[in-house]
Amino acid sequence: MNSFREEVTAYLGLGSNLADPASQLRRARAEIAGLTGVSERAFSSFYHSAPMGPADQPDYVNAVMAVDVTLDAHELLRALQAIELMHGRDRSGRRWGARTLDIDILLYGQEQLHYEDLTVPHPGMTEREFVLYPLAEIAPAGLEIPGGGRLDDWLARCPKRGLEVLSVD
Ligand code: A4P
Ligand code: MG
Repeated sequence: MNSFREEVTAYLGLGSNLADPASQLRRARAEIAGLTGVSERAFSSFYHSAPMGPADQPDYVNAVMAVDVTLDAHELLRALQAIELMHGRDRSGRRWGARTLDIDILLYGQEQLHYEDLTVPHPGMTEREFVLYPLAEIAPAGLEIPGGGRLDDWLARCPKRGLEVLSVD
């Protein structure tokens, strides 16, 4: 890691619909904040959301976390995938199927990245209510999605599909 790298603000989307989702997210938050080169800037409410993809799976709990990082985007991805694995994440299931913990890099500063294993901004984020509403809760007013317009404009067009703030301790 280059210790002289500038700090970048990244936004992470967290989701779970297995094995006590709220506690999966609570643990993940602490684990992410504890990573070397990562510090927590903000964390949204927990949201209860209907599954996108196969309907025969439990509802999700979703949240968005803002972090200041000195890791590059791939270092961050690898660290987050290691956390997913610690939560027993099994990648063998069907696409968009149930999962104990999914952490997506939604935004990495103002960068647009197109690698085989990493696309940022996260594809589809602008159509997902379980990303846009929690993101808007913690993002600065007028946030631009790099290459993709303003967050507020996407939000205004995005139905809530039953999305609700979850009251958890
Ligand atoms: N990858 C590429 N770009 C990124 C990025 N920006 N952040 C690659 C994280 N990973 C990224 O991911 C597959 C591969 O994407 C990784 O190996 C990484 O190199 P994965 O987590 O193994 O698989 P996945 O999450 O099942 O696939 P996918 O297509 O990314 O699914 P999504 O988009 O994450 O959607 N419904 C509700 N209500 N709430 C949810 O959170 N989540 C999903 C999964 C489906 N339905 C949902 C929710
Ligand atoms: Mg994912």
